Amino acid sequence: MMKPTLTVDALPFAFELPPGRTALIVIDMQRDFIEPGGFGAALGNDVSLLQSAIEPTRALLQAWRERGWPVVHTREGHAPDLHDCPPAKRERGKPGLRIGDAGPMGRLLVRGEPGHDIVPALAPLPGEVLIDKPGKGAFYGTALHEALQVRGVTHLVFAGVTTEVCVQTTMREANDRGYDGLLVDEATQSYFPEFKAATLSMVTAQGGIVGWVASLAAVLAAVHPQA
Ligand code: C5J
Repeated sequence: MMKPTLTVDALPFAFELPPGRTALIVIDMQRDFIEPGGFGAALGNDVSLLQSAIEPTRALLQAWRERGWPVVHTREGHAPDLHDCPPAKRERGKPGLRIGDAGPMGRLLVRGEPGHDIVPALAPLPGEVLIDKPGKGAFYGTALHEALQVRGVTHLVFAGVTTEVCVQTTMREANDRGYDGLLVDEATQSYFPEFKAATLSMVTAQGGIVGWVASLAAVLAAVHPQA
C-alpha cells in the first residue's frame, strides 16, 4: 500500500509530497559559483550573495538523509578539452577569465578542478546521485531522468543556485517530463535578488505553471518525523 502524502504549505497551493518518491535535488552548489576566485566571480558577480543558501540546503539534506529519501546533486562543468562547451557559452561577454581558463581554484568550470567541487558543507554522501551537466538544465545531456525513474521518483524538491539560471531551467525541464517540483525559498539564491524574486513569482503564477514555492520551515514541518 502507498504511504499517504505529506502536505507542504506552499504557493500557489498545498504541495502533496509522496514520501520516498520525492527527491531532493541540489543544483550546482559548487565552489565555482559560491566562493571568491571562481566562475561566478570572473563574471563580475558578488558571490557572497549566494552563501545564505548553504545552511538551509544543509537542513534539507539532513532531513532527506534521515529518512533515506533520494538525494541528487548536480554540478555544472565541462570536460578538460572543452568539447562539451559550445563557443556560444565560452565566448559570451567580456569576463576577466573564461570557462577553461586557470583561476585561483583551478580551471574555471572544468571537471576535476577544485572550483568544480560542491562546497564542503554540502558534499555528497556515497549512494547519492551525482549528475555532471554541461548545460543549465540538469536533464540536458545527462542521465538524470533515467536515474530518477529507476528510483521511482515522481516529485522533486529544489535547492541550489542560481535561482533564475540553472534552478529555473531544471524546474522547467522537470515539469515537461512530468515531475511535480517545489522550490525552497531560503535554499536558493541569485546574484540578482530581483531575479530571484521574479523567478519565484514566475514559477507559481498561473496556478503553478512551473511548480510550487515553499519556505524551508514549511518543508521541514511537513517532513519532520512524527513524534
Ligand atoms: C550559471 C548556474 N548561473 N548554476 N549557472 O551560470 O546557475
